[in-house]
Amino acid sequence: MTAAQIADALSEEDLERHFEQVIARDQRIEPRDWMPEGYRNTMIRQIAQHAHSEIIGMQPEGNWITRAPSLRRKAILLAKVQDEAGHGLYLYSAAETLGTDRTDLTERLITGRQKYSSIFNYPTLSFADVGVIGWLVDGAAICNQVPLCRSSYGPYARAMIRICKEESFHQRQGYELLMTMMKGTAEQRELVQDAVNRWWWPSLMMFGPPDADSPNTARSMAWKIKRHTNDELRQRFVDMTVPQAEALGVGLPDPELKWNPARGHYDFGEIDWAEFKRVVSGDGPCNAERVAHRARTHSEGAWVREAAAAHAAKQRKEAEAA
Ligand code: FAQ
Repeated sequence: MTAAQIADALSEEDLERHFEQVIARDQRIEPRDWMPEGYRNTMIRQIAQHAHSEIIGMQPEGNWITRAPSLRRKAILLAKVQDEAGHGLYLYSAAETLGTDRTDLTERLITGRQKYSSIFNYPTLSFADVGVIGWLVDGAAICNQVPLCRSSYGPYARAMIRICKEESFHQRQGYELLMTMMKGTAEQRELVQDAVNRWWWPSLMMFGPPDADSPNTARSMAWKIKRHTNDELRQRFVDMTVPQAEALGVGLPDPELKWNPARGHYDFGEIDWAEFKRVVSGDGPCNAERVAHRARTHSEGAWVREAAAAHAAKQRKEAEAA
């Protein structure tokens, strides 16, 4: 009997029981395994949103490539932005293993039917923003994504291993840039402080709504897609980042930020959830610009996709003839 024949002979309950056992044993669900539709749809949603975030996330820093202050900084920034493109590609490939199509996912992004991370809807006003994105945004991304290396869906978890390695380089280059600026002139230090003031709260929003308002967390934790809740990871990020800010010599714009010895964590102020909702629903400072840019580059790239498809068809024909 083939694997497909065995699957056909099993009832829906048998398949579901097997799926639950794989999850309970901390093993991986692979593309050809049976999975509940809810699991498939959750994975498609999360992986697609993640892929879109990487691709849209190239824009804020890409804005500074032509104006980087030295050849060294330009080479680092180019490499980083190219890495984000690569992450988007691995993730679209992982989403395709679930039966979706990248063209369709891109269409959903540019018509506003799928989300991407709120963080990329803020402007990059100075070169210090490049450093702060590396330090805070990539720092938050690592905090969120390292546990995803143990996510239950095999292709996603494996993609995440390489992505996290590259994100670590991104975080370090950001921190090193900020260290350099903080050792520079008073004006440079002011640029860093201004960028930190603008990016701190949006970075905390990256972890998603508070647990009490997160419709997907309970289900995704039960399926071991997510390994920690949004609030747990947000707290981990704050605890990790405060000492780094002290080492840099920058302040964090939260008067309520304070070590709480009883909890063994930093307490922090209330996030502006109304702003988060506004940005996620499309009304942030740069949403329209980001999506319009993505739509334009997608249509300008049509000839590349057509040429690649024609080349693949030609090769297929030649192989068949041979
Ligand atoms: N922005 O029920 P939950 C990066 C949505 S990559 C926009 O808590 P869930 C690298 C959420 O999707 C950054 N939407 O959802 C880089 C859900 O949507 P629905 C991206 C958000 O999935 C660095 C609804 O709200 N990382 O930074 C946001 O359990 C520098 C309800 O939320 C990932 O995607 C948000 N911040 O938890 C690139 C990581 N938060 O159902 C360039 C993978 C939530 O209404 C430069 N994703 N939503 O359609 C995850 O870990 C999870 O999906 C969460 C959300 C934690 C983001």
